Amino acid sequence: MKQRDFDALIVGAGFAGIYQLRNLRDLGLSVQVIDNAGDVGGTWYWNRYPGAMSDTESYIYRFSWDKEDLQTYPWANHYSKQADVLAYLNHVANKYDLKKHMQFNTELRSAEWDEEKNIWRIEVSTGETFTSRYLITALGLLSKQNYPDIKGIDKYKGEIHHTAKWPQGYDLTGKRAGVIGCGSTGVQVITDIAKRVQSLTCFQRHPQYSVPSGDGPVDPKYREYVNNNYDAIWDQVRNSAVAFGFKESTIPAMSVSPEERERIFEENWQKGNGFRFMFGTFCDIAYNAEANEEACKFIRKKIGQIVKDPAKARKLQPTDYYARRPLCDGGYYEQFNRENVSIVDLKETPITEMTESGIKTSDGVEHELDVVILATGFDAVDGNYTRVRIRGRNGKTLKERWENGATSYLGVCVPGFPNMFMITGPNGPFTNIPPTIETQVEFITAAIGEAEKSKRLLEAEEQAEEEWVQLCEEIAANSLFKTANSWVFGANIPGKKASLVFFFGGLQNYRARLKEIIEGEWKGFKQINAAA
Ligand code: NA7
Repeated sequence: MKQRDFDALIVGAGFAGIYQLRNLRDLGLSVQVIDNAGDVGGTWYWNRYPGAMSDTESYIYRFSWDKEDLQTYPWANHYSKQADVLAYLNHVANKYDLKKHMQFNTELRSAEWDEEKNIWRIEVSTGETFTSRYLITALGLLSKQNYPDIKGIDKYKGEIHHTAKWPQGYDLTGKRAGVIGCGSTGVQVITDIAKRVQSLTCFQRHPQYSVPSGDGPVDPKYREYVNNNYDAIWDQVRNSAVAFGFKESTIPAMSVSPEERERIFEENWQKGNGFRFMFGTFCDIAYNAEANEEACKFIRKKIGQIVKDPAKARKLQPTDYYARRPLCDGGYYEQFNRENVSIVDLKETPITEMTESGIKTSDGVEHELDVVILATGFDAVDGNYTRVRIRGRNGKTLKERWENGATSYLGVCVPGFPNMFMITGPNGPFTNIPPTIETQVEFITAAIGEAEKSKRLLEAEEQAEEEWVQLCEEIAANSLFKTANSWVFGANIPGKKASLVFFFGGLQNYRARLKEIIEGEWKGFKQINAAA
């Protein structure tokens, strides 16, 4: 099969791949995007499970760079459902005529750096080969599914589906369903399907703290306000920490009276949004144990008030820190007031095995199920990379380099992997994702523009990565998030070494750092002549 040569190859056609393609095409480069999926969308192509929606508000869960589109593209609700986000990404790809540079149903198999020619040699699942001077991985944070290792899973005769590989149009009406996992995804699935399944058994290992999302139809007056203020809105988002469109609090929780604390928690519970509740109420919920416990007590009390059956309420009330990615929902706890919805606490009665007809727990109960839904999450961030062979200088693979934990310079570059850039790689900011994607894409575009002009290779220095990772560690040192076994610290996968996956210094500081690099001498990058 004939080899094709490009200036840049982008892997992934979600938010990141779409914007990167547009920018590099504007630089005048020949660009090819490949994606394993059948069309654009990335995360939003795969995650078609019932109830899937973004938990960032619609007005900022989109690209910021097309103002006319921002003001005219419809969004009916405060939160966008999976189908809405997918339609939006298709709309952008079509509007900018980007699909002609995209090849779908094509999975990256390997990428090897040719040290003599200074190019990447790429093999894909179709048997084709490509060469490219730049390799950009836009693989997303969460794409490699995590499947639980349950004894007897192969014996089960019913249907079994991971939420991130949901069969299109699959109807759950009248079925006896079981959901394993009660994270962000599990909460959304359970909330959505409870009303139409015959029975719903929720297998929960750790309960999580969830607050209302505050979803609802968008009032035309609100839309008009947003349209008239988009410049200021994006300015605020880019100069905030988590980029969720609200002002982060600067007030420590224990510095106010108990009554005032209660009032602030209640006000934010009513407004809705998980990130707002964690970061907009007080500044130290994620860092200070006492402050954290105040938020926990408030949410536990709410769960107790919503869920009528005390036994169910007790199982749903977490007792550990509120220190995972904050969740919000459209009436999750309310579903447990339905008679057809039950909860199994896996810490009290773990799953012992799957049988032909369902799931057996340690109390000897066999839960008979027509369908088992795996809402068990992802091998996040580096899991997307280590399943393919990416070989840099001296024959060393990324997997080998990341044996003791995935690290990078700025969440974007890895020493030893010249002219390769990651979007949302390890050690990038912990935020609403599209504003971070835009920041990184613009940085990568500037870097490639510089490399084209100066005819040099771009490769991060070891010391620059070490210093960046050290900074990430210092910032995260007191984070209560470290105590939870969640994907945020790469601690949700059995056998995987937990590591620091994010820069918790906020988008504003991250952007300031990248700007300094772009406007300076490309600090942290080696000066290597590309013609060498
Ligand atoms: P998460 O947040 O990683 O949640 C996965 C859930 O699955 C969580 O409740 C896990 O329990 C549970 N889990 C995982 N493995 C098992 C096994 N073997 N047995 C029982 N329960 C299990 O993934 P999500 O898809 O919900 O959300 C990921 C992100 O997507 C989210 O943060 C948003 O950014 C969007 P655990 O808590 O580990 O005990």
